[in-house]
Amino acid sequence: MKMTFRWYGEGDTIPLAYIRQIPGMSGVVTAVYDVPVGAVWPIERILRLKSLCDKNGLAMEVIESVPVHEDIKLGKPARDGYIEAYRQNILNLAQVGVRCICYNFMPVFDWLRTDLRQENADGSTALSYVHETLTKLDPKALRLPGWDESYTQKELAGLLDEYGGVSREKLFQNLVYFLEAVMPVLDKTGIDMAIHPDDPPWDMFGLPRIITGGDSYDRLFAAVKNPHNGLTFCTGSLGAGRFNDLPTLAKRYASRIYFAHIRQLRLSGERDFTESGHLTAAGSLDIYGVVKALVENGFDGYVRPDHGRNIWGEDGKPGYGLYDRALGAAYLNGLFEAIEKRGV
Ligand code: DNO
Repeated sequence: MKMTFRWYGEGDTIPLAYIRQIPGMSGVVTAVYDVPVGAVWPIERILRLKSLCDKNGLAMEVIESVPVHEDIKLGKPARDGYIEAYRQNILNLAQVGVRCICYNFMPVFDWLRTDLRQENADGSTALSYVHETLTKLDPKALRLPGWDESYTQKELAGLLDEYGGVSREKLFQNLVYFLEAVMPVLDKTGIDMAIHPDDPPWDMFGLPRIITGGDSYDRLFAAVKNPHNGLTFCTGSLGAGRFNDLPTLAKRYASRIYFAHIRQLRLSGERDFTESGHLTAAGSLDIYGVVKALVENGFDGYVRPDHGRNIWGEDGKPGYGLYDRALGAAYLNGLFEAIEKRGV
């Protein structure tokens, strides 16, 4: 296992000099953030990130994300040009030692929450989701402070209309088309692609979501058998679906999990949840069971603590402050060490 930390590049308020001080931190997970989706990342920008990581003794082996252009997800004629750019990005990233690329195939929106600063009894704040509140929002006017906003209001409205004709089946076929097209470049470079599950794992505003649990994975691996077609196992995204048994999934897919995002949720209603500290005891997900299943089934990939709470007065980017994620990393390091050494 290699413990990593998400770092939002030079715009991040958390310096690499702090990240390197977290015990057991091997590297960061980052991306070039200010290039439009679908474009080739200038090589000098990649090299700049790499040299900053080198200077701080941190590896840069995982990219999260190289985003997939909507035309690829929609299956529009322009997709081939965007796929070519994606292939070029893979080739360029391979040159600086990248081993794994995290991406998602969610239409229009990435992760969705209804509150980014829900206050907990202990005074910390965390992201939360109430399904009924979400269904009342107007997707065309969606604006959440601090949330990953990829589109202007106008683009958003146009895109939502375009998805009107795209079924889950069509979206899945478009994913397969994309993956088939990038596999040769992955074979050549040895890079693994790791798809992030949909967060939360159900359709949103009538938009199809297709990476939601075990059935999706079986289908995905049956369609694209190449081992470079792999997973980002995100406990929080999958775990929001009560239908997902995380230790069982971790066990079943361990050999295809190249990257694990580990975080905790407190489930409330059928589809409602609040994010919490990483400990198993802090929420509804069996974090210990997941780590145990990963270790016992030969997982040897990258791990990162995922969304933390805002604690100790920190006013961090929602989900991405320093303190609680550092605590999460320390806890996860302890779990991995204990489980790994048990067999020694
Ligand atoms: C949220 C993240 C996601 C993730 C992308 C991967 O905090 O886990 O935004 O980076 O879905 O493509």
